[in-house]
Amino acid sequence: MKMTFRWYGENDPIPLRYIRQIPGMTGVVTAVYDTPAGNVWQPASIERLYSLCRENGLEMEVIESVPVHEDIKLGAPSRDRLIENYAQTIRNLGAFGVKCICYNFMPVFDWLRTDLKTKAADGSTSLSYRHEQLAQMDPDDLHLPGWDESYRPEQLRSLLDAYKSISHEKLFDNLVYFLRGIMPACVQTGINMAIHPDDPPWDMFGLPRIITGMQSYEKLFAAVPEINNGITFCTGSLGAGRENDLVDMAGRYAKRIHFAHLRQIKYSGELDFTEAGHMTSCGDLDIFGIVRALVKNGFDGYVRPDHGRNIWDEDGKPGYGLYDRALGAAYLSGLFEAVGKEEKK
Ligand code: DNO
Repeated sequence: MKMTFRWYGENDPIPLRYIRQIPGMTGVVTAVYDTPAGNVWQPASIERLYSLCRENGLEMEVIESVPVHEDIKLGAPSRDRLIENYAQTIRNLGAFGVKCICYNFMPVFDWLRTDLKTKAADGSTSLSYRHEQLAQMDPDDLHLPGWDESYRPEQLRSLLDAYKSISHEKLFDNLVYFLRGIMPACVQTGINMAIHPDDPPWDMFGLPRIITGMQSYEKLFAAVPEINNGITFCTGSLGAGRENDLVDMAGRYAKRIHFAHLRQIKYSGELDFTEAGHMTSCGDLDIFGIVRALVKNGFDGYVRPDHGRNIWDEDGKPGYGLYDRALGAAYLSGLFEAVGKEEKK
């Protein structure tokens, strides 16, 4: 296991030297943010990030995300050229020692929350989701960190229209087509692809979502069996779907989990939840049980603490401040150490 920390590049208010000071931290998870989705990431942009990380004693082995162009998800005629560009980006990243790429296949929007500052009794704030508030939200005016918004807002309406003819099955076929197209580059460079689950794991604004739980994974691995076709096990995203048994899934897919996003949520309704501190006792997910299942079943991937609460009056990006994620990293490293040592006995 390697503990990592998401860093939004040079515009991230959190300096790399702070990240390095978190105990057990090996590297950052980052991305090139100056290149529109669909274009090849140029070696010069990758090298810039790579050098900054190395100067600060941190590795850059995980990328989150290389965005997938909407035409690939829609299966448009331009997709072969765009898939070739994606494969070239994979080769360019491989040349800088990247080992894992996190991506998602959610149409148009990435992760979604309905409130970014839900206040807890202790005064901290965190992100939350209330299903009935979603209907009142304007898709034209949503922004969250890490979203690829290069197409917005002009193309948004026509994109939403284009998806009207895309069923769940069609979207899944387009994912398989994409993965088959890039697998040779992954095998050649040794890079593992790690698809992020849909967050939350159900349809949004009438758009299909297909990576929602165990059935999706069974289909995905059957369609593209190469081990380079793996997953980002995001406990908060999958955990929002009450039907998902995360301890069971962590054990079952330990070898396919190339990247784990570990975080906690507390349910407040059938489809509603609020994000919480990482510890098992802070919410409804068995973080200890998940870590134990991963370790016992031979997980050997990257881990990062996921969304943190806003604490100690930090003015950070929603979910991506320093303090609570650093606490989360230290807690998770402690769990991995304890479970790992018990296992070796
Ligand atoms: C949210 C993140 C997602 C994730 C992408 C991966 O906090 O987990 O934005 O980075 O879905 O492509």
